Amino acid sequence: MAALRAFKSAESHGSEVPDIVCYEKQDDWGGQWNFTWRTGTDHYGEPVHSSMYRNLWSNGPKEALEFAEYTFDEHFGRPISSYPPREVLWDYIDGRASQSGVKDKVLFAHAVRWSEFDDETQKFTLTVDDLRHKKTLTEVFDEIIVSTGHFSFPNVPDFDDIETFPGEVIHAHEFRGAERFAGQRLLLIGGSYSAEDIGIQSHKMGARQVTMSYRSAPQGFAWPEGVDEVPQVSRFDGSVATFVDGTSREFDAVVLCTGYLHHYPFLPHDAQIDSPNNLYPTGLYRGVTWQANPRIHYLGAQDQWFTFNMFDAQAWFVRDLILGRIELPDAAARQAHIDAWLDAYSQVDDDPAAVRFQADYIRDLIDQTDYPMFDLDEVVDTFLAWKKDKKSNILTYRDQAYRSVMTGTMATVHHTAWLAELDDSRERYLSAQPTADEAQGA
Ligand code: NA7
Repeated sequence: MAALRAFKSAESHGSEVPDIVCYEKQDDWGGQWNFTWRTGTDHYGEPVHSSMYRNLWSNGPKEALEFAEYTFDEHFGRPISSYPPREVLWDYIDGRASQSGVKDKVLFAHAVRWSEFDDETQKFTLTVDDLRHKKTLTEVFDEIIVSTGHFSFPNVPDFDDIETFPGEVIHAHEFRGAERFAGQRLLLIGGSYSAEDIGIQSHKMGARQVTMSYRSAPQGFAWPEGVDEVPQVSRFDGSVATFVDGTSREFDAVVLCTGYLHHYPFLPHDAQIDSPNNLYPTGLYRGVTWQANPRIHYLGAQDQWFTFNMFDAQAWFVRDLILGRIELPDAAARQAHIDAWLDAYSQVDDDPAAVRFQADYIRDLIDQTDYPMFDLDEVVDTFLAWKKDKKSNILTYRDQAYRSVMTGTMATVHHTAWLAELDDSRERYLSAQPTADEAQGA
């Protein structure tokens, strides 16, 4: 959606843009935000893309992800709170892309099967399945922008004797809601965002006990009663899990919150990112253009503090490379640039440094295009305040409000505290908002 918007923006400023086709496997756009109740395979027999769950609310302030050229104020026409639920965020990204009139560039229910690059013609031949009409097409392209994300193919490690566990074992990718864990003892394996959020969701929905097992380091939040952290699982014996510190506990269900794989089955391996989930995956010039074949570009391949506005910065940069407005350096210069950024990344040793690193990365991209520059340092401050809020109370951080860096608008305090809000619908969210005092019961 960012790429389509970027080209549209150039076109509306009088530039000639190339023919663009966007293949989308799902029936609608929105990617991760296009929620489905399905897990495993979808109605076409394709692997389900989205890892979204019913009760997901943004886990970072919306002020940190706001588009610089399509603000929340513009979309909603009034201030809203800082942590909207998924339907509201989907509405925002859908509103922007719809406003650009780019939907006719998208072929929905089209799955790209394979992509072959011809060194002589310097062109790609794509094999694509039209899932609705059951037809296989081939089309030729000059450039490819890979926009499939990297939080879709679950990382599913093995644990000794886990097959003896009698209850349900799923990956976070298949988690759709925590109501089913009410009254249960739940084990979450992993020590990052999925474990944290599925953990507090399950607590909210009445899980009897939530245990999070970390491999490297505990998350260290002040967890409410009934939620805690233990070290790595060493083995299972039926419903009992034993941890590396020798302690053990009995569970009713297990959710693997063990992250995702970079996996692009429509590309040959020499064109696929092969990296852990980090802020500077190797092989990408300026974090977007495939070093070994600069006609391939990836958007959003990084782990993310910044999200939507980073995808924009990347899309505008890739657009300008393709339009020839930005010159592509030769392979040696590109490699030197990649190495310099990897070197800088190797110095990053804590979260504040990581946020600043990503802000610097985005600034470097925006400096080269006509995407509106915004105060990235202020967004860094917003992220740091968010982290502080989470530390002080993991159950109430979503009730805080931030000021938009783009418009200066102060977010409202939502009419219902996150912990008490069981209806995540857009309708309920946008329904008459009492004043902050009323919402807080004053
Ligand atoms: P992340 O953030 O990539 O984290 C994956 C977590 O899974 C991380 O804590 C890993 O531990 C843990 N992990 C991975 N393999 C194992 C094994 N074998 N055993 C135990 N633990 C393991 O993924 P999330 O799904 O939490 O979040 C996805 C993105 O959503 C996130 O990056 C944000 O951008 C939003 P580690 O810390 O590496 O030891």
